Amino acid sequence: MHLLLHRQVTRPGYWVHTGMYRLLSHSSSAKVVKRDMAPFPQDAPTVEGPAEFSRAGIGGFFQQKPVLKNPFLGDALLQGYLRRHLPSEAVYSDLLVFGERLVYEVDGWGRECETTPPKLVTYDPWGCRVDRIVTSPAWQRMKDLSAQEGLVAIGYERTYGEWSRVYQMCKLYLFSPSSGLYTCPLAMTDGAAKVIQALGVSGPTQEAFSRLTSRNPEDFWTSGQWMTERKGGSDVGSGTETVALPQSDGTYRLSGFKWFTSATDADMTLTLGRVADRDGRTTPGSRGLSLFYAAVRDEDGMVQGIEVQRLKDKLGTRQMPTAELLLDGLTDADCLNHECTGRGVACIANMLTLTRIHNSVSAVSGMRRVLQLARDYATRRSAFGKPLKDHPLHMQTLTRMEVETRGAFLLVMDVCRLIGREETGHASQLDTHLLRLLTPVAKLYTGKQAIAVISEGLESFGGQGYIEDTGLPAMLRDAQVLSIWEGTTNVLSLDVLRCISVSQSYFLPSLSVAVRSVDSALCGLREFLQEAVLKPPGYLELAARDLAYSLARIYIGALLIDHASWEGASQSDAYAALRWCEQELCPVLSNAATGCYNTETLPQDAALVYEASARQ
Ligand code: MFK
Repeated sequence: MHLLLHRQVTRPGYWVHTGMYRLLSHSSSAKVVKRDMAPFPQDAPTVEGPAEFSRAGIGGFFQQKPVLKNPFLGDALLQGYLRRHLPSEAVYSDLLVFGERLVYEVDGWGRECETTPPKLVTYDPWGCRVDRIVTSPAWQRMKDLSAQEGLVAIGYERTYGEWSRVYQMCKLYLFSPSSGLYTCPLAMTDGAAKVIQALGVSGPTQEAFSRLTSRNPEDFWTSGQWMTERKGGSDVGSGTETVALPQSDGTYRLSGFKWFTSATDADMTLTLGRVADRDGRTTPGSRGLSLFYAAVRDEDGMVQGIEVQRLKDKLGTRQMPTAELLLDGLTDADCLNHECTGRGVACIANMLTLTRIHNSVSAVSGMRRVLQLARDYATRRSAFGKPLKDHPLHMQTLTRMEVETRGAFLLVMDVCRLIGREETGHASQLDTHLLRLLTPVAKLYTGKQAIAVISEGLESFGGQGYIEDTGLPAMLRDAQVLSIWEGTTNVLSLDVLRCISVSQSYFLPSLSVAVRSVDSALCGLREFLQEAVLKPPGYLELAARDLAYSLARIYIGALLIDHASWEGASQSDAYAALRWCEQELCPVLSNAATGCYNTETLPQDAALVYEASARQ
C-alpha cells in the first residue's frame, strides 16, 4: 500500500491503474480483463518514462456484458407450448438451428440496421430526381434471410395444417428482437398475401402472391400498407383524400399524399383511395373507399409516379425507412374490390388483422428478449456483496416480468392458433368470433405491456440500461411504437367494444371452467356489462379501455390455468398462473363502482386538462 501511495504521487495515471489491477485480480466476483500491457516489474525504479505512450489509468475491472444465448433453448414456455400443441421433430430442429443462426449471425445484422439507418437520396449527381432509399447491407440481408427461412411462406405452405400459423409466429417471435425491425415489412407482406388470397388470387395479383410467399430470395417481394394520410391516421374512412382515376385499360391512376408509409423500400403496396366518376366526383366517408394494388418499382428498382417527400425522423424504429409519399399519378394500380366499390376498409381488414397479430408477436418477443438478457446479467453482475440473482427484490422484479411475459405469450399464441384454425377451415363460429375479438385485445394489451416490461428490464441493468451502444435503449424506443401503429390503444378498445356489442353472449360462458379468481372476475365482467347497457350513452365508451384490459387479464388468466393443467406442465407453469391471478383481473368493475365512467364529469375533466391555458 505504501508503495502504491508513493507511486500515485509520482506517476498518477499509470501507477494507480497498475495498483488497482493487482488488487482486483484477487477478487473472485469481479471480472478482470487482462489488458495488453507490459507487466509492472516489482522493483521497477520510479523514473519518468515516455508519458505520451503510457496508458490511461482507468482501472482493471470491466463488467461482463449480458450474453445472448440461443433464444429457443432459453425459452421454457415456448418449448412447452410446442411440445403440447405441435410436437414435431422438424419444427423443433428448425427453431433450434434458427436460434443458433440468430445468435451468431443475425443479431449483429440487427445492430447494423440500427447504427446504419436508411437515407433518402433525392437527386443524382446530375440533378435528376431519383428518390432512392438507401438501406444498409444488413437490411438487405434480412430480406434474403426472411425468404430462405420462410418467415412469410410458412403461413401459406400450411405444412402443419391448422398449427402452421403458430409455427410461423414462433419463428418470427424468435427473429423479431434480432431483426433490426425487418419484422415490420414482413408483417405487411404477410397481411398483403392474406388480403390477396382472401379476395382470390388472379390476374395481376397472381405474381404478387407467389412472390410475397416465396422462399427464393431472388423472387421474394415485400409489401407496403399505405393507409395513413394527413387527415386520417385512425379515422381512415373520412381522412383519406387519395383519388383514383379510371384508365381506359381498366387500371387506375392514383393521386394523393400518404403521410406514414413504413418500409417504403417495399416492392408493392396495398392502398386505399376514392374512385372518381367522370366529373371527378368522389364519395365521402368509408363508403367511398376502394382497395388498390400497385407494383411500385420498375425493373431498375426505381419508383414511378411517386415522390418520396422525406423520411420520418422517429423516436425509434430508425432501422426502417418510413416516408411521406406524394402519389403523383401512380399508374397501373388495380382495384381489388371491383365488384363492390366502397368496400375498401372491409377488404383491407385482413391486413389489419395480420399486422396486429405481428405487432403482438413483436411485443411479446421484446419482453422475452429483455428478460433473457436481464436474467443472464443477474448472474454476472454483483452488488452489495453478491450476484444480483441472489437479491430477493431483484428476483421478485424479474419474476413479475416473467409472469407478464408468459401471460402475453399464451394470449398471442392463442390468437395465432385461432387464425390457423380459421384459415384451414377448422374454426367453429366461436373460434371466429374469438379471433375477431382477441386480435385487438392482444394487440392493445401486449403493446402496453411491452413498454412497461422492457422499461423495467432496462432498469435491471442499472445505468448500463441507459447507454446507447449496449443496444438496450433501442429496445425501449422500438417498443413505444407497438401501442401506436396499427391502431392505438383507444381505437382498438373501441374496436373491442364493437365486437362485444355484436355478439355479447359467445365469450362469457366459454371461460366458466377457470379457477375461482378468474371465475369471479368473469362474473364481475358479466355484471358490469349487464349494468352498462342501461347507462346513458357515452358510458361504455369511457369504460372501453378498462373493459379491454379486463378481457385481456381474464382471458390470459384462463390460458395460464389451462396451460398449467396440461399433463406436461411444469411447476413454474402453475406458479405463473397463480401469480397472474393475484392481480385485479376485472378493473372495469371496480372502476365502475367508484364512478369512473360517469359522463357528468366530462366537463370537469376538460376543465382540469385545459386549466392552464384557460387562465392565459
Ligand atoms: C412489428 C410489426 C408492426 C407492423 C407495423 C406495420 C406498420 C404500418 C404503419 C401503420 O400503422 S399504418 C396505419 C394503421 N392504421 C390503422 O390501424 C387504422 C386504425 N383505425 C381503425 O382500425 C378503425 O377502426 C377503422 C379504420 C377500421 C375504422 O374505419 P371505418 O371505415 O369507420 O370502419 P367500420 O365502419 O367500422 O368498418 C367497415 C367494415 O370493415 C365493416 O365491415 P362490414 O361493413 O361488413 O360490417 C367492419 O366490420 C370491417 N372492419 C373494420 N375493422 C375491422 C373490420 N373487420 C375485421 N377486422 C377489423 N379490425
